Amino acid sequence: MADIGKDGANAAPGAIFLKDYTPPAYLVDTAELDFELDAETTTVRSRLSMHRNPVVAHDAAPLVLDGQDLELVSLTLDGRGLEANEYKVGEESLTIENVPERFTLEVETRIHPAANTALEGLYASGGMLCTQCEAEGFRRITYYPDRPDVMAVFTVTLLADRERYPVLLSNGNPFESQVLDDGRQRVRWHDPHPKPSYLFALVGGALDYHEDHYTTCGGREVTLRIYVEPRNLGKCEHAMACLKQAMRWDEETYGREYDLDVFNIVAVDDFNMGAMENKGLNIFNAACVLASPETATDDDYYNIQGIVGHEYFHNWSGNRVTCRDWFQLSLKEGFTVFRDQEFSADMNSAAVKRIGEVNILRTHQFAQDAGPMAHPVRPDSYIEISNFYTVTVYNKGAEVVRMVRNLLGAEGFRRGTDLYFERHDGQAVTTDDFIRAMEDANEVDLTQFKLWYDQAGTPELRVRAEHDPNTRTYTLHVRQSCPATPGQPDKAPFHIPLAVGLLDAEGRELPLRLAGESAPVSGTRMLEVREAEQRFSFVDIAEPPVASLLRGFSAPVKVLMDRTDAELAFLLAHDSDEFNRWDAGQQLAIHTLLRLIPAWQAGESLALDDGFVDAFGRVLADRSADPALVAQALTLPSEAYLADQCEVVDVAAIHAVRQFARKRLAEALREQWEATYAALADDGPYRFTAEGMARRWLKNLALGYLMELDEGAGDIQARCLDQFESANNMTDALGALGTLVHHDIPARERALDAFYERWEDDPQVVDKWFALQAGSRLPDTLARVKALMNHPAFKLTNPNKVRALIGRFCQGNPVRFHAADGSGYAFLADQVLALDGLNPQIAARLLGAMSRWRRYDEARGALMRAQLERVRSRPGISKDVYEIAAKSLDQ
Ligand code: B3K
Ligand code: ZN
Repeated sequence: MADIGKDGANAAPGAIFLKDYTPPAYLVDTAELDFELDAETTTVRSRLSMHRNPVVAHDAAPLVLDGQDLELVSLTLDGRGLEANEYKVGEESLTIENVPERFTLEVETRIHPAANTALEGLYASGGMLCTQCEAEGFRRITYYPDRPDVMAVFTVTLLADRERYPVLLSNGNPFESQVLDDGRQRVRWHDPHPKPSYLFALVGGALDYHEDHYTTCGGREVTLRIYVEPRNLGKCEHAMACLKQAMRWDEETYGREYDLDVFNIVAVDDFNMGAMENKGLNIFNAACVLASPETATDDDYYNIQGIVGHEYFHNWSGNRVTCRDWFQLSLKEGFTVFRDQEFSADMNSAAVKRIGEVNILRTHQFAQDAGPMAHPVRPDSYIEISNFYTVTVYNKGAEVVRMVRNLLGAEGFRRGTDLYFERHDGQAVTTDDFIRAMEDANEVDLTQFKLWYDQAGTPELRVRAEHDPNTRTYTLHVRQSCPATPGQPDKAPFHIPLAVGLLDAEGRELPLRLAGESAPVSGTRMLEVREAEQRFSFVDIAEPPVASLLRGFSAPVKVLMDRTDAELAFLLAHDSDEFNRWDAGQQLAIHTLLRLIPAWQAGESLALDDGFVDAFGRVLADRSADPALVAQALTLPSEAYLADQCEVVDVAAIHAVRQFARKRLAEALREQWEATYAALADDGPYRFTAEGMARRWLKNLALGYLMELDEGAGDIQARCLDQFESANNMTDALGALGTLVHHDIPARERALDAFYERWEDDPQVVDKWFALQAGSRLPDTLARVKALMNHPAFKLTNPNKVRALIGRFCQGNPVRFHAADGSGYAFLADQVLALDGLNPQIAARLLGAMSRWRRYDEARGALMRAQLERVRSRPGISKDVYEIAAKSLDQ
């Protein structure tokens, strides 16, 4: 909590700027760390071999190390204890004025893991001790140049009571283990790969492990282990299978081989995010690694696969080649998200994956881009770096890498990544270095393309089409623009890959030949938009075609083109691009639903367009289609995404018209829903396969629609309850319970009670139970959430519980959170203030739910603003929360 005035008033914390980057004055060659581990007080002795950085001009630059909440016990330089006047301990630093060119620094500090509720640095989770150092947690362990461009070889010695901490893990390979006479154990680890401090990790605990082995393409034998609390040993199989898939995939797809003798994963209950890629020792939020058919849903299985892959892929994109500074975060995160997306696409259905990604991007990232927290993929300033682990850095960053692939083609992209990994192995680099490798390997100029890293905001492409029967020419006029974002009023034109196809009246692909080219290309064509206004003319087009634009979502932009409902229905039925078929259906749904809003606001009765119902009915009737794609197509756009399409958000209207449409679709297609549900009902034992997942998805979607019906509701509710009670897997149990929670019927309470009773000892399942109730559309949901905060299973210090209950209500239940009386906003502010003293990162995340207060009606906007002001003015508020509150109010 630096920079905050002691008089109680908040002095605004200062920002850090990319333009101020300077290389480190001193570098670390080796770091030897000795830990005497204990939950109450841990002693850390560090021995650092350091030297001046030759690239920096040194006019007696002092040595400044980072440190936070540390008790300094002793300090020696080249073996000599330093006198009090030879160094200075600041609030967040240790400064030594005079150091030689090369020296050894020894520092002893004491820390208190059990009291660490921020879950940064070394902390206790249940009976175990573990670490989280990215981005700036290492400075809570010892004094150190805690920045990613200082890379050192670490040797770690862990000493702890053998009863309480029989397992002692750190990065790299273990090389010594010894039991001492006093009942303690000493284990030593050495990591030969130089790394920044943010990749340091240790774990101590009474853990069991699930073991497997892997032989790399180069013949290295690797022991793979997943460490868990003993009760979870039966939930590791899936993650282990995913890990092996990921190791093979990275060899085959990127030529990347694993580089240590062991690869360890540890599951931890208290964790601020999903997982962490520490070298050779990935630490996971238990919810992102543990799975069994009875306790985890298909979504859980699917996410675990992606996250295990993601953290493993960081071994090269992040660890071997790391970031120079935190402004470059997307260098590792954008690239690694792209890698995990392609991994999931290859392991399952590529189209289903792509639709899921674009849904996330459009719902969350486009919203961020259009609000006060908008920032470029490579931000140019921050107050608290933890606030920049965002959908923009991660997901838009992945889209930027995908565009490079789209522009260079798969082979050119691979040439680029090969060069990048070879050129920068063992270095801390920038996004410019990444793009330069792509340019050099392909002899292209991506100067304009790099604007994607610097300019925030979602570009808009206005497209107008024109057909000339005389010249048989079809022309697309493309005009690009990008809305202003905080600090960036004007934008230069982007370099945008625009994948297009043209369909004839029968829905067949037309061969595409641009004016001036000799031979046509069949199917999709990658156009490159670079100008503010640009024209693309296709020749030999006899009849006006239907254009399929931005196929596969080839760039993170909004395409604005006047389309009739008939055209969209045609694309939904015929486009050869599966992504665009889905997208056409979504646009059709958006048009249809938005048209209902004024009628609802005027109190008129609503009617759903027949053409829309028919188009949906045809999708449902298509027996040859992948059921997962059918389910995605028949899922109406979320309330959050619909809200983004409105000038002023009317949450109640959006909720009402969407609910109305669901009910009408349920009634009009009742027989088809019944048949679909019946055909998919009995599925045998649970297996996580793309087919099984698709069938369960569509079946549960059908059940959800059927539950909207009034006529015969009793029967359907009985069927739903039956599914809940007889399900042999969590997907089906939750599919039933997840729809029951929206209905005010006795079965709801019975089912919720039964569910809790059965699963009360499983924290991951209890989280689902909290989240279901917090997401209920019933009017008493806030009262229920408040009551659940007093439930014995709820803990404000556990991020998963906070996300399940408070996060779900504030970020996943718009109609109840945005209650007109402002009760949701007051509740959120209360929780943010309560949490800030415990875990500022989690508090700041929650507060983001009110960032876009300007988009709502005046009354709601004022209520949100008042709560943001209340939070901002609270004395002693963290930098994390301050940054979100201040930017939400001022930008
Ligand atoms: N690199 C970590 C995120 C760390 C977040 C720090 N506040 C997980 C990941 O992206 O793989
Ligand atoms: Zn990552």
